[in-house]
Amino acid sequence: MTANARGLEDAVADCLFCKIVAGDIPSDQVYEDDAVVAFRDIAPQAPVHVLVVPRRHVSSLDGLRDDPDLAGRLLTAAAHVARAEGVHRSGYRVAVNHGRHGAQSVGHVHLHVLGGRQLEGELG
Ligand code: DGP
Repeated sequence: MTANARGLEDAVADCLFCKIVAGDIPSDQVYEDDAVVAFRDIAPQAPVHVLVVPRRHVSSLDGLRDDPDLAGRLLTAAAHVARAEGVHRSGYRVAVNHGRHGAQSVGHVHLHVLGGRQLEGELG
């Protein structure tokens, strides 16, 4: 096994969201397909706060540069989630935090889908 492959295996073994995708850690799942899983955030910042994650381990948005199909799948899944949660008419926000300055705290790329109340205008 290459060092790269070993590094990825270690990352997956330690990854919180990989464990949620695998069902090893329980979550309140609201959507799934062959590429994507979505579940409620454990510390919701709005009445609707769902995390949309790829099944395969990708540590951050930067890792999606070479996989536009998966990036698109994540975004369309977010739109499905918003509709299923009933916020597609009232409006919602999709956000991705990347890295330290972006305040990313879990190293498995995820889209936040937030809605159910008037969100504030400031993003940064
Ligand atoms: P971020 O800061 O963008 O990396 O967001 C990570 C989010 O993950 C944060 O809003 C809280 C959420 N989170 C952390 N641990 C868990 C967990 O064990 N279960 C669920 N459902 N969400 C979690």
